[in-house]
Amino acid sequence: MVGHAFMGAAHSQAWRTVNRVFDLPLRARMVAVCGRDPRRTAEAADRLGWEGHHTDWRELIARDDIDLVDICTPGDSHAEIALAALAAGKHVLCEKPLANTLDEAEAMAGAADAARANGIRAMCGFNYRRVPAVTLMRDMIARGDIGTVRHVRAAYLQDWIVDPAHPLVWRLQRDRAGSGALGDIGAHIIDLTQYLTGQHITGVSALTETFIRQRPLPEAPAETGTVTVDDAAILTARLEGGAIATLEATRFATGRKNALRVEINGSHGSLAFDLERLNELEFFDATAPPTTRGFTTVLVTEPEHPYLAAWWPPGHLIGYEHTFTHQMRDLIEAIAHGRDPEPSFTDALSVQRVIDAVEHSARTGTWQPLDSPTH
Ligand code: SOE
Repeated sequence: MVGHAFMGAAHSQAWRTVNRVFDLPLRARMVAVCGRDPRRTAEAADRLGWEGHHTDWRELIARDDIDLVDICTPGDSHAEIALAALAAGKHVLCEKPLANTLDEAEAMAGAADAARANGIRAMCGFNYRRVPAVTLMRDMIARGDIGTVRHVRAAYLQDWIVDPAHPLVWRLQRDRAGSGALGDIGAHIIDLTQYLTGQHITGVSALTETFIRQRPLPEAPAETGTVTVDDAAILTARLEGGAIATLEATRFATGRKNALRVEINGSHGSLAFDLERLNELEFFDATAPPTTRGFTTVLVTEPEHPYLAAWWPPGHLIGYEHTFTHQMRDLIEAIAHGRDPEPSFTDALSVQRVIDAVEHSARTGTWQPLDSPTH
């Protein structure tokens, strides 16, 4: 694994857990973690459960006893590490957003295509697909439970930078993070829109805004530097099946810490998910008798629900961290069975194309059509 901050810790927890919960054809061994600072990386290896540690990711890739590289770094190093790992015949798991630029994402998807011929697999870490209620939502839509999809309404709201005194961390720098709220949390709801409906976004019209343009430098708080990413992004979109979507991603929704909501309305019903109640799924069935019709809350805690048979007895709840364990389960299954994991780099590239189109639309004030991915 490369990187050992928040995402590195989340992934480590999942790698530690996955073979203890799921009965899988392959066993993950946590061989080594990589970070820039030797002392902090050694400490992270010990705390997170990695056997060894390195300060140069190239040393990880050079090791014969490593089959898979998990990339948990900021976006500016995703492409370089992923391309080198794939070229060396390693499977790759890369955190979202896939890359900082469309060119990098294209190259990564191309490399993943080429590696597939040698049985090498690449996956992008859109973990919210693996909330059981979200997977169930996708299954219900695919089965036709709400009929033809008309609307997707999604919002991902945070507030961690409303304070102008919040320092200019890497997530606020375009050269490190690629974009702001758009790529960090907007990417999740763009991916969910396409995943849940099974349809690509075919065009967007968007607004982005940076409310606070100067912030204190982390290493010299008396000085300020320029925020080079968006604080918020709002878009309207068309989907290839005829539905329309409104998506909002912001770090300025004061009071909202990590609120991700998706509602999908179809010709025969609606489904709604709220990450703050992630064990539940709201379902309105328009074919039910009028006397009893209404939104019902499905408690997604039963062994018949996605992923849950492996966890606790019926009715027991799960949380954020389980989404990463489910992600590792799906990746291991895909590698063992010679399948492409989902989301593939091609799926992640299609999200990157939407991100790019959103920025273009916001800059020019124009509608941006999108072609279907060719990879
Ligand atoms: C930070 O905004 C962040 O950690 C995202 O990077 C994650 O993808 C999301 O799960 C929570 O918020």
